[in-house]
Amino acid sequence: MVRHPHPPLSRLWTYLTTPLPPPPGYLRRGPLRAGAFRSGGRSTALTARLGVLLGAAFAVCFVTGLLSHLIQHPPGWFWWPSRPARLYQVTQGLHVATGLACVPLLGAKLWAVYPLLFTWPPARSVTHAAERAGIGALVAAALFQLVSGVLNVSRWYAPMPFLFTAAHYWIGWLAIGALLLHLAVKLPITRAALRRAPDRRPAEGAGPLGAVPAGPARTDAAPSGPSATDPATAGPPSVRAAPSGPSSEPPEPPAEPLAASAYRRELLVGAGAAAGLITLFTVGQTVRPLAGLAVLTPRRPGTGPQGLPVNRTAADAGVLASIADPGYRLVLDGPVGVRHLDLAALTALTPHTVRLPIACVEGWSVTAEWTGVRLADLVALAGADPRRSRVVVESLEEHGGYRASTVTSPHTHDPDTLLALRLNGQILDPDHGYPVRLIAPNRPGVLQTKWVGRLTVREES
Ligand SMILES: Nc1nc2c(c(=O)[nH]1)N[C@H]1C(S)=C(S)[C@@H](COP(=O)(O)O)O[C@H]1N2
Ligand SMILES: [Mo]
Repeated sequence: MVRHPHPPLSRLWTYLTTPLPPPPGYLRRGPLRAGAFRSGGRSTALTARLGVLLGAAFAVCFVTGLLSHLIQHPPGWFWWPSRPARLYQVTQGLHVATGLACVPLLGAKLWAVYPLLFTWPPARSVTHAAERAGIGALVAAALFQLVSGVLNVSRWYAPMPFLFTAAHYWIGWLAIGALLLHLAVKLPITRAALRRAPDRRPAEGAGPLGAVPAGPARTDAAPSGPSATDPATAGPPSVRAAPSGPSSEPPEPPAEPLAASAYRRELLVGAGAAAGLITLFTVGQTVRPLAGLAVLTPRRPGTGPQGLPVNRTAADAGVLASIADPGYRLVLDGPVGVRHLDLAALTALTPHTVRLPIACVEGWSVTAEWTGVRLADLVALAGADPRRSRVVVESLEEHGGYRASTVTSPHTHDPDTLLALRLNGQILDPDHGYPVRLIAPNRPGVLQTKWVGRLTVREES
């Protein structure tokens, strides 16, 4: 690392990295005592490999999740295409699949590093304490994301007395921030560990919670108090990590018994296999040929009325009476005034049939054949230009987070955006949005509003 030329800054740095007085030795009991974790199961290489797998899955999960959030809450600069029609189905399928695969990977990773929780002394310096607090935030945020995500996919909201979407979004930022910090600190250690081919080295101090160089000189037997003054441990993490890099390879430690390294390989293979099996038994919720294997998901293709799963039924939404009312009229509010279209008027408009998926944020998706009226035709009927219009689609449902959605360009004028009256050739089932529901290409399921009662069309300047 570069020396700070600025005296006050370098003084601050010196202060932050000055060894703290060690805690009284009698506190070093139980899991904190020297040699409490001597099992050969853990190693830097194992931790590093798990970290790479986990990091890759987490990165895909974060990017696809952020995308899903932006589509549902678009800021002014954001633009989302209507083609390819199945793009969101793929990105959200990846979001849920990578999130689920993280469950066993994170479990194995935490198992591999938890002894470092009992590092002694608990804080060698202010920077060391800050780094450990960062790890704490990372673990807490990652666990929160996985648990809340799984609960949401299972539609089990009782253990979540908060708004799932908002919490999952903001904790996602916390997790990625803590992860980037963690990567920056650990990169030299991870690189060195991955280059040393067979994993033979004990992990104490080398994994994410320790930040002690992975050299063989440091073991549990190192004296607790005076080690704080050890120049090798007193600098910032990156400075300390550098000597363990590939350029100054420390002498080879004696080879471990074969059983220990075979055991670690088994753990890595086991975590990988568990991630693979979870994927295999859930991905059928969105990959049609594997639908028969989707035994771990609450909703899969082929279930539900007309062969499509349902999240919110007409009864749950409280619309049974209003959709059965023979006086039903679709209210079309636009520049030329307000029109009321009954079912006969809607059926009299030119019908179109499209094949489009419902792609729920929860990871399931089903493709079906929808027949109905083009939204662009209704916008034109309201006296607006579909290429420059914004349409608020409102449901007969009076309460509920998904009772309305907004359609903007290019979805407003995409020829496949329909107000559907039929599903797979039949009149819509009440649970799928009878009398009319929105269906548009490349949109999350939550924005495919059911039981539509009103369209408000406004031209954008
Ligand atoms: N009015 C209304 N429309 C809605 C919803 C809702 O709760 N209320 N749920 C949405 C969600 S989350 C999904 S995934 C799709 C599911 O459509 P389906 O029930 O016809 O499969 O409908 C969407 N349309
Ligand atoms: Mo959904």
